[in-house]
Amino acid sequence: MYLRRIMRSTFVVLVLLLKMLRCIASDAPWIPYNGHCFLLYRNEISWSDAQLACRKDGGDLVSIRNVEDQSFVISHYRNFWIGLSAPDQGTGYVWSDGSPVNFLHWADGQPNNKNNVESCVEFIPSNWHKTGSWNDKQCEAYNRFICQIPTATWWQGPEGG
Ligand SMILES: [Ca+2]
Repeated sequence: MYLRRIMRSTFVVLVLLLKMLRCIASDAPWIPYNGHCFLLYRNEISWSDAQLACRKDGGDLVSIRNVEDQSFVISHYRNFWIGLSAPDQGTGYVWSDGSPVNFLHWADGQPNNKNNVESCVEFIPSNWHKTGSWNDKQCEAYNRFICQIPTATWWQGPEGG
């Protein structure tokens, strides 16, 4: 029993290590930036399916926490889901990974909650001084999406963070 528990813990650690290594493996499309690995998925699915896909990868939908994150994701030049949503209109917007919401980059006139059905947020690669902007959209709409996985501190090195 004890041995089995050790083997299971070792397996979990190995899987986690592999997930982190995937970010820095040269043949993997994950991009390390600012303490996270990022991956753009080109298939178009609903917001909650995108969240599920990212969590299956051990990460979450991308959080845009500051202007550096915003200028990083602009390079992907297509609309995509980000991790921001308002699951409860009373509470307002929250990031899927629990990051505090203290940076916002809405497009002009957004969020407008059109027809009272828009509570998920997409990134639009235009407007707002060419750094892209955000729009609230119906969660069931289809979009590409970006996942992020936090990288381990040992990988960040002296220049990370
Ligand atoms: Ca809108």
